[in-house]
Order: sequence, then C-alpha cells, then structure tokens
Amino acid sequence: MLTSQGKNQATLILIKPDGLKKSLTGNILTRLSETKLEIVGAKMVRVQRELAEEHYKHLKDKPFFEELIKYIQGELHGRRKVMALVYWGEDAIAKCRALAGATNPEEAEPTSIRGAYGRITTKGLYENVIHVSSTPEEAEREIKLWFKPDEIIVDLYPKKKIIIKEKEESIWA
Ligand code: IDP
Ligand code: MG
Repeated sequence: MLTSQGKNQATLILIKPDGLKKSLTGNILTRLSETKLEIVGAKMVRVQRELAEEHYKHLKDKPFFEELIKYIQGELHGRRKVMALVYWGEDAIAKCRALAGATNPEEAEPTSIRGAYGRITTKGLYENVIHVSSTPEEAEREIKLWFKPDEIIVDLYPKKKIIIKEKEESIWA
C-alpha cells in the first residue's frame, strides 16, 4: 500500500533565553527527540542586535518589536545566549511546530512546550521558550542567517568555496 510520504525538510530551532534560564534545554531536546528527526547543526550563540533585527524583521512594525529584540538578546533574562539547532527529516517543520505549540502561550495546547512553559510578560510580550521556523522558505532564510555551511553536517542548500586572505580568527593558544 502506498503511504503519503512527506518531504525531508530542515527547520531552525532556537531555545530562547527564558528556556535556558528555566533549565529547559534537556527537557526540550527530549521532547523534540520524539520526532525521530536528526540534529544536523547545534551551537550556543551570543545574539548581536543586527542578527536579532534580521531574524525578526517581519515584525519590525509591531509595538512589541523593541521588547522582542531585548528578549532574544537575553536582556530580559540575564542570559545573553540562545541555543541554535537545525533539525532535519520528514515533515520537520510541522512536527516541530506541533510540539512547540501556538505562538501565544495562553492559546497553546497545555502539553505543548509553549503551553507548558511559556508566559505573557506584564508588557504583553509572549515569552514562549522556543523558536521554530514556520515554512521551508523561512527555514532556509533563518538557517543561512544563524549557521555557516560548514557548521551543518549535511548539504542543505547550494554553497560555494571562497578564499579569505588575512582574516583574523582565534585559535587555541
Ligand atoms: P512564531 O514564533 O510562533 O513563529 P511569530 O509571529 O514569528 O511567531 O513571532 C515571533 C515571536 O514574537 C513570537 O514567538 C513571540 O515571542 C513574539 N510575538 C509574536 N506575536 C506576538 C504578539 O502578538 N504579542 C506579543 N509577542 C508576540
Ligand atoms: Mg515565526
């Protein structure tokens, strides 16, 4: 019998600063492992303002934009980092979005990650613990923003080699 097979997709997951502060990393990774998707990239990131603004540029005109930038940069939680991951596999976006739950934590399924651990701040911002890309196009844009090609262990998107001369970088002393 033919079964309808979904396509392999990649999605960007961010464990936001509230997720880190609430020690939810292990819990969230365990929940996501139910999907049987593969982690193909992972790192801790100190989020610069430029990255934050680019990531959330679709919300630039919203009244909560400034607060949102502070949130993803960790200024609301004294945790200036996020954990960035790329999950890959069949229907990755829908599977991860379902586990994450609705954007508004009050409307999210109580058993979803956002429903269980999210909150709305007194300023009205949804602190919802986790980010998940919502379409393949958004995933591609976001993954390219957060990761370099060599930081991902599969070939997701076309890439090219360049030679960079006299580039300063840190090496172990
Ligand atoms: P998503 O994270 O579910 O994809 P987006 O609309 O892309 O939702 O919004 C990005 C983030 O901005 C949300 O995760 C949440 O933290 C915040 N946000 C979105 N809409 C609102 C709102 O109406 N009020 C407060 N915060 C919001
Ligand atoms: Mg979104």
